[in-house]
Amino acid sequence: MPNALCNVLVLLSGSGSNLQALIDSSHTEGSQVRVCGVIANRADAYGLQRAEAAGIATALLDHTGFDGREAFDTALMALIDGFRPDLVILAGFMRILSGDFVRHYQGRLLNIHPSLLPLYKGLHTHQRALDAGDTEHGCSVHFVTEELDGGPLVVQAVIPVEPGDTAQSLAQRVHHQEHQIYPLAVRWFAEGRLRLGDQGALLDGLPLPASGHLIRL
Ligand code: NHR
Ligand code: GAR
Repeated sequence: MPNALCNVLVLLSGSGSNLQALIDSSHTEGSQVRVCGVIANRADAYGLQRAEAAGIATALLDHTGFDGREAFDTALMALIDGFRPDLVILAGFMRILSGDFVRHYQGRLLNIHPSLLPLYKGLHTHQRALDAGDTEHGCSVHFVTEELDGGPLVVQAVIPVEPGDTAQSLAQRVHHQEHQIYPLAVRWFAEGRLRLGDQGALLDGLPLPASGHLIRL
């Protein structure tokens, strides 16, 4: 999409600091990113207020009102498609998505995960990195596939684990990196530089390494 706006729909469940970073980055001169809508599955998600404050359309789809994952995912797809997004991103979205959902958005669905994937898929990543005695930790942006947290990597930020770190202190430093690498990956996509090929993620037509583009602090 050279020189065209890329409409990005954000799915979230919580605070939305990654949404905020994306909104802020979309306001920089020359940005081709436009956040066209925000959908939350929880009424108390603070990300909804951030969106409203920025004049972005919001919707709430409470998963507890649905009889099973498939029914929720079907309604969610219909809601998303009403926004006609070019890209859908998970930004602290805490519901596992069905194969049908993931296939529907194949190649235009990204997630940010708070670990150096393939390490620590799933939840409680900071505590698990500490418990393992890791000297490095970080976060990853990846294309979403059916395999939970297993899709092709786009970019990773690596930070050192410091003596005395707690899950909270690590989370704080990892968050700061998330706010750098997620807008970067979205910008690449919006500029038409990033896409999902048959063998993995491509940047400027060239295969990215299995780790994605590495940023080491
Ligand atoms: N769906 C698919 N198919 N593939 C992925 O890679 C996905 C996904 C949905 C969400 C985000 C993911 C993360 O980055 C994500 C990636 C939620 C859970 C989870 O266990 C796990 C991973 C992720 C998000 N959710 C519980 C569930 O039963 C609910 C937990 C809660 O509500 O607090 O869905 O980590
Ligand atoms: C982020 O750390 C993100 O990586 C993580 O939730 C946080 C959301 O923060 N995602 C997951 O754990 C997905 N299971 P935010 O709401 O402030 O952007």
